[in-house]
Amino acid sequence: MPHTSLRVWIICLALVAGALAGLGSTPHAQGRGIASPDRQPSALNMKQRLLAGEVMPINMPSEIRLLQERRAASPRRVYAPGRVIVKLVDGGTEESLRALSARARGRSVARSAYADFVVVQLDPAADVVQAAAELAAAPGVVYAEPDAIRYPSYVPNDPLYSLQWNFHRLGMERTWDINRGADSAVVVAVLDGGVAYLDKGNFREAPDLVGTNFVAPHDFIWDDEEPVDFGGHGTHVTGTIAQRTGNGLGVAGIAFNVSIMPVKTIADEIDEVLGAPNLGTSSTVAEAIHYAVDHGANVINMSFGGPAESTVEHDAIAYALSKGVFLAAAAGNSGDTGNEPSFPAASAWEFEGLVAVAALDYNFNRAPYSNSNAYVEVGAPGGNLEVDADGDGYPDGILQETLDLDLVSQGIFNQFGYFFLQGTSMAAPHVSGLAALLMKQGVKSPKAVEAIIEATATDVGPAGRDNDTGFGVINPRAAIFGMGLAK
Ligand SMILES: [Ca+2]
Ligand SMILES: [Ca+2]
Ligand SMILES: [Ca+2]
Repeated sequence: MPHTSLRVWIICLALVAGALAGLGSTPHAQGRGIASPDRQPSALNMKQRLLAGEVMPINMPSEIRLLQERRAASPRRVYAPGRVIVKLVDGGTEESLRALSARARGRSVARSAYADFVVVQLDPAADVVQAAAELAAAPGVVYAEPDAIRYPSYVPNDPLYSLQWNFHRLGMERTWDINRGADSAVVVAVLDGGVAYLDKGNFREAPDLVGTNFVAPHDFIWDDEEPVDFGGHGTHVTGTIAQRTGNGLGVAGIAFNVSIMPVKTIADEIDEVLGAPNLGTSSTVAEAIHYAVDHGANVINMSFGGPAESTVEHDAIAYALSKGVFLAAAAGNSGDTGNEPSFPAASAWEFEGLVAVAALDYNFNRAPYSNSNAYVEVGAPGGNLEVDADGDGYPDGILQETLDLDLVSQGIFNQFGYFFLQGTSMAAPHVSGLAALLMKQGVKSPKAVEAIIEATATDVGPAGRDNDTGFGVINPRAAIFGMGLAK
């Protein structure tokens, strides 16, 4: 079994917002690290060279090489470089701190604002074990020790499921009693920045997606059939829908037995830096919708958006609905920054079968960033990294497995971790997953799927429909209970 990083990382909204900004936005070409890759004359583009294993991170610029060397030399550091913790008898008067610094030849000595110790910062190359021993022997020192790095522990079935408050709050266990994650005849197209579904060259399938059935992959950014993920957004979104569940690894997904159609539709900054021929735009969205419909998708997830309305996109949505395909769209992440409408979600009120999804926090209130508009139809958990309302010690993001987000900007696309993200991007796949369960129950019409999801939503906030949460928070068990063929 491949070894997977089980660190739990926290990142801010910026990444999600950055991915969302790809649609119709100006290219952000200052992607760090891979701006000037080793480009030899080649008939292959950078992505193909990466897929072929022709270009490895070691061939990339110096900071990527440096990172690789560090990782190879020091897979897991025990102590923070140059840092020694000291507790002083007097708590650290100015005089004792000066004496301490002189003795240690420290670059700085800083008192903790939260607890009774000081941190001595030495040269990063210093032997911190030896330095701590020397400082411990000094007058007025209670103890001194190197500053040890802590990594979250991991106890192995879906052991991190306990951190998926979103699924607990939605009653997914009682839902899975009725419908165990749909089946592979239901196809959910993930129109996003790609999915880590393929083992090839510099890319690897996400360990907690191994066993998921992938169909008809396509990449509209690079114009090929291998929509691998360079950014981590699409893999995280896919995880909420179809993370392998009950496999003893990592986390769970809502509709974990569906087939996923990875369709790369939006561009990450890295795609642009590597020379991708297309940005994610309304034209790629329209193409992707048509492609998904024509290749057997039942549900389309769209965790992206942009402020400009698009006719080509609008027409593609109408086409999908005419072919019996349901769509979910992220309502937008500008709720606290101007609340500008985000398309295609902003068209959802026009279409029965396209649902605009707002992001809710643990208490089912609108997350601060989530758009509040007349087009919002339902809410689903999207997380709020500013709070820890469930008290589990982690900010309340949505946890799924994805690419190691610290490494993707260094050109490394085959390392994975479990990341808390927030955004309406994270909320929409809850609705896509629920739609897939309803399809499995025999509810085939996208119009009926939307009607059921809205009619069974739990009203939250002001009574009745409101702009923050639409008809309320989705209620998966109520939605599928008594519906269709399956018990
Ligand atoms: Ca799992
Ligand atoms: Ca609608
Ligand atoms: Ca929490």
